[in-house]
Amino acid sequence: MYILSAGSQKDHNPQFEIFNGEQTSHSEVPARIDTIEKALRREKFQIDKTFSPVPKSLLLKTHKVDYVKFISQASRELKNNESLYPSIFNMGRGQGVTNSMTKMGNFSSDMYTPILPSTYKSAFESASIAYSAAQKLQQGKIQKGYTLCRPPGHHATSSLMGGYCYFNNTAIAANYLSSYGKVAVLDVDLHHGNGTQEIFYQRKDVLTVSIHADPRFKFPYYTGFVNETGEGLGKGFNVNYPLAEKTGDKKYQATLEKALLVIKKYRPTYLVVALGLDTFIEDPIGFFSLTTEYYQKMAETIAHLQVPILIVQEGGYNTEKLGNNAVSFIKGMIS
Ligand code: SP5
Ligand code: ZN
Repeated sequence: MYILSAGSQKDHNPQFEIFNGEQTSHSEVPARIDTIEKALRREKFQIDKTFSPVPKSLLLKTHKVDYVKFISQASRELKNNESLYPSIFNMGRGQGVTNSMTKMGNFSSDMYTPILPSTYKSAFESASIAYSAAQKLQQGKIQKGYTLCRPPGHHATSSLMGGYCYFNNTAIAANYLSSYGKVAVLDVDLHHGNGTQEIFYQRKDVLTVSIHADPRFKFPYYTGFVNETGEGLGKGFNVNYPLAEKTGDKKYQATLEKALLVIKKYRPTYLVVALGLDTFIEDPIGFFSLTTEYYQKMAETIAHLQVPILIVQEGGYNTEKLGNNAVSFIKGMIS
């Protein structure tokens, strides 16, 4: 198993998120990376840290140019301890004036996802490792890869940040691979992969499948329902599996098997797995009841597809046990 990490994932360090008008602790913390790297080293996995920057053309195949420019510019203009949170949301109502406050409202979908001076670089490197590992996969240098992406990506749409996500690492990797064959994306994060769904909604060359918490009760609330099946050419190439609170290993496994049947029928050349470990029973913002042992079985089941697989780290917020869960999954991938 090829494992790729970056250098700057820990620079992006939001101090709080805003919920119901109050500042609450931010769940998507740099310690997540430390925990995973520590657990991998303990198990004697090698971690590569060499990667190429994601090409601009690929970034702009996934995100709108104004969106990318805004994240870059806003990050650059902030001073050391400053941060930028949205205060008002445009929702497509008009052009507005162009100060950073109103611009932020053009590109934000919630108040959990601030911009800090380090955000652009961290998000860019996060996207770059997903791209670099995808390239190795495409060149046949590796059969399976895992990228330690942070910040995560699957909630970022073509022009909206949200859910702690800025650049959609999973979608960038899938977009790259789609130039070389059919791609399936399997999103097993607790939350619906709304960004990835939006980016590929009208395409049939990338199948998007997501298993997640019932959006009637959990973020991102407005998407992730079964009747979202794709549009135009993409009709039938988006599949959602919302699941109830406290879903455990057994029920999850049954759903995973259904999802994998859909993927198998599609006959993808490549599979990209958006690996959220916030489905864990002890996740602080969780909803499901999956166990550490189950992640190994989950990965074994996915690996049965026998296609080249890229695993992109998404959520997972139990900083004590996140590393063990990642290791369990990776062991299942190689067993
Ligand atoms: C990538 C990913 O898993 N994003 C998830 C975003 C979910 N955000 C919901 C935040 C609401 C809960 N706030 C609890 C604050 C305690 N730290
Ligand atoms: Zn999540």
